Amino acid sequence: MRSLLVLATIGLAAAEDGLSGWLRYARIKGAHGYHNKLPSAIVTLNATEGLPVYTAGQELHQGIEGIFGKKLELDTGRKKGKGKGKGQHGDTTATVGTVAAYVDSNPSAASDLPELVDDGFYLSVSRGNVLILGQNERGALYGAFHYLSLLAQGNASDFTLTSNPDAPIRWVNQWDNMQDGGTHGSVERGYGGDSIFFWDGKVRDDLSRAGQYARLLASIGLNAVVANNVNADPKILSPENMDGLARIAAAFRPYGVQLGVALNFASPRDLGGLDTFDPLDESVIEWWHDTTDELYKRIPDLAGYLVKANSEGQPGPMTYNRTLADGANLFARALQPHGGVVLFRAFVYDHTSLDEDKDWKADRANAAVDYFDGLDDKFEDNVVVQIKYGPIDFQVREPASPLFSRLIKTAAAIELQVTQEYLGQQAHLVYLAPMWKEILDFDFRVDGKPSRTADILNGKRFNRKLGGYAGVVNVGTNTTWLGSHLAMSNLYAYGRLAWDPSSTSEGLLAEWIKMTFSDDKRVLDVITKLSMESWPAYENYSGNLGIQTLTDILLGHYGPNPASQDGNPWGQWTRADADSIGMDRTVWNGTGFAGQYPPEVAARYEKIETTPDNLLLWFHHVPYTHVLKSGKTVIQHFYDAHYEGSAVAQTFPRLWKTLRGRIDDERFEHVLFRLEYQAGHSLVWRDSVNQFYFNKSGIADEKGRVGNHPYRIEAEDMKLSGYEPYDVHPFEAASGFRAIVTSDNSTQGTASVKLHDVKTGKYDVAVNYYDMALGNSTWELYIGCDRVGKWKGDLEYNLGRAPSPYVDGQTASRVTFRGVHIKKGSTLKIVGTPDGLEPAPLDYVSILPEGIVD
Ligand code: GCV
Repeated sequence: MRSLLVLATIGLAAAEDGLSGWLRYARIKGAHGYHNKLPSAIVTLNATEGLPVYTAGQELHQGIEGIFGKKLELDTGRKKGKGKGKGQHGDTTATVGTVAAYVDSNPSAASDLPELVDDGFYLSVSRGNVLILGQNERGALYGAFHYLSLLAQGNASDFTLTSNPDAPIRWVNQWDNMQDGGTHGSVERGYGGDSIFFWDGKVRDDLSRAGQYARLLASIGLNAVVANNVNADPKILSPENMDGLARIAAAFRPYGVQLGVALNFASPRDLGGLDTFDPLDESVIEWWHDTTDELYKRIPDLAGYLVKANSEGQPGPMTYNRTLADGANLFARALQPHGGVVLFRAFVYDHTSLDEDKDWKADRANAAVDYFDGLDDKFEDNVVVQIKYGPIDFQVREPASPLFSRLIKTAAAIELQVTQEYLGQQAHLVYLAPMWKEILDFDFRVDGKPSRTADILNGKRFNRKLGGYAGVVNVGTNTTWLGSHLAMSNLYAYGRLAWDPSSTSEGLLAEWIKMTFSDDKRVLDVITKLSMESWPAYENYSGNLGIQTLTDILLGHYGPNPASQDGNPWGQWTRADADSIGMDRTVWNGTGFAGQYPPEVAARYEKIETTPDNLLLWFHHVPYTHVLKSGKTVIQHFYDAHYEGSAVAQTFPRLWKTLRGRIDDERFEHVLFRLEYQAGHSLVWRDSVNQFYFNKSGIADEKGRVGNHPYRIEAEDMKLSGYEPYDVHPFEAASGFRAIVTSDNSTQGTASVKLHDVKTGKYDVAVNYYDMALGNSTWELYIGCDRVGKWKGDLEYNLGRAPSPYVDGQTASRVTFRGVHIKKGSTLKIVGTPDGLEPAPLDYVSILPEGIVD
């Protein structure tokens, strides 16, 4: 008991499951010393239970007690505000409320207060007196969270701050299905467990996680959540489900988070029983108006709608030869009487008819601008076009979508993806803020004037009222929310950037680390280093020079499979052949995509000489021997980058281990497990991609590494009993193109080899195997008679990444046993026990002298 108390007092090492995210309110060092800088009481102005000002009072109370161990008096009954921060409660007070409530009781204070826009707040801290005023209730809560965030980071100094959001739309999109199963399970592209909102076709009875989610989102300034998938089930609008949505909205309301609903365009037909869903048909119009009225009866503060139309098989207005504007306006008009907005996605393309062999000029990247061409002045005022950051689909690097620069009259929101669909699915650490910042800071030079994406989104550049941000987050029931503790920095950064895109990636990270883990300098340094190196490393080992993430685009979007990009109508092409690679998107000879940008930018991308190396293959088709600005050839850059990126990933677990004891064991082990996995999988990426392009181009690696692995023993070259060789598809996903699998699903297999060429000594022994989602095979590694280790093929339960039933780059995994003593001539043996349909597949073993990884 005593030790528990000690742990609680010093705020160290108690097991944590991540549920509170960065809102842990953990006790900080020297907490008692801050007490005289803190208020003694909290006064909330005109607080109503269940609304944000009331919540703000509760959070301040809970937060200050947690962070400093100081219990404040909480007065929630106050109808009117008192003087600037001073209450009747002894010496100091934290007063929180709306500007209107405050001015109501202090009319003379009005002239001292700054201008606030919707959701903005004013915060003043002066010798323990704190005044937190929101332009609206939500703003007051944001102010309280901001104050608590500073306190949690050990900052209780006096200051005043006026903070207004950069843009009004700061939404979250969840791609939650109402039903588990199907191609994507409970949350499409979600890697953190089942939906917190839906189960079995209905809204869950227990929505406590929805409330906790709203709390996290409000603390970073996010103001709405679309809870259901954009691939929407029409049944979301059944009366029973509308009632369920109202319960979700009620769970959000105390945090000022509004609910939005994703719609299926064909609902009037598929749910309403009409024989059409033509957006210009009177019965359809009436159906949407009635349905919208019904929704608002239940949810008066509904934020609005989100619509994916005519994309990837979803119905839309073009089914009836109507324009996208006709489609968007249908919803906009139904929403207008209620003050709602419609976010209409620009992710519109035809995935069935593009053919790269027949048409050199075919290009999916052109689709958004082409489809929205001529519609700029056709949208209702409450339509916001939601545009993915790049023209294809959340790749590791894309140029900013040119559509941002083409919609002048129509409001726009950028769609960012917090869930790491193409970026390692939370099984790889990839901190995304630096990538988002590049897009937000990109200058389109519309009419030759500064035109940064962020200034287009906030409405300043084209003088628009609406606009902003939509983040595809996809949290799930896992207590880590996203499936990985470190991935939560992306959610944090997303919200904070939507509020203030001028924030720096490092600055946001530091805030998040201090609140999530601790302000220990070592913890701060290590997590900052890992995170800041993670996107460049991932880009290096997954797809560089703008070629996109070379993942399996036909299956899980996770492991390497460069060939899957081409030869299909999905249009994520690389056009790699034996001599050359890249998409020619020039106007003079290619798909014309470069010409979709304003002239200055178009001219830059039109020419190889002025295109940055990191987007070269996005815009140009060049020989593998083309020399980059760096002086390297394209192919050598590929080889080097894949080696460099995976080498950086090898440092991650080593660095993380230096934090043992500085972070609670539960989170420490959880993260370590993922970083070890990532280090192994980065090698799978490196070798697959390098092997693939070596095979295609026939050009050797100048440094002699590709295809040359002196420390490896291929499983297919070992003595096999109960195991047999297996040709892996795609070939490059196996070292030497082959693996071994047990001869049947019920008998053990053994692969053994005498280590004649290995000198007696200590080695790291790495084993590459495939962990399919078809069973939990077991492998045992022996050196002589000693069992070095045993492991199970259960990653599908331990990592949230998409499960796969294949022996391929997605399931390829590595386990490493360190410091193994090996005697020259001893026998290395692996015994594989299949389980279910998983035949204990093995690729190779590496016997690695100290300091070498291969
Ligand atoms: C919700 C990509 C994803 C799909 C997603 C789609 C979209 O294609 O792989 O899962 O569908 O984008 O953004 O609509």
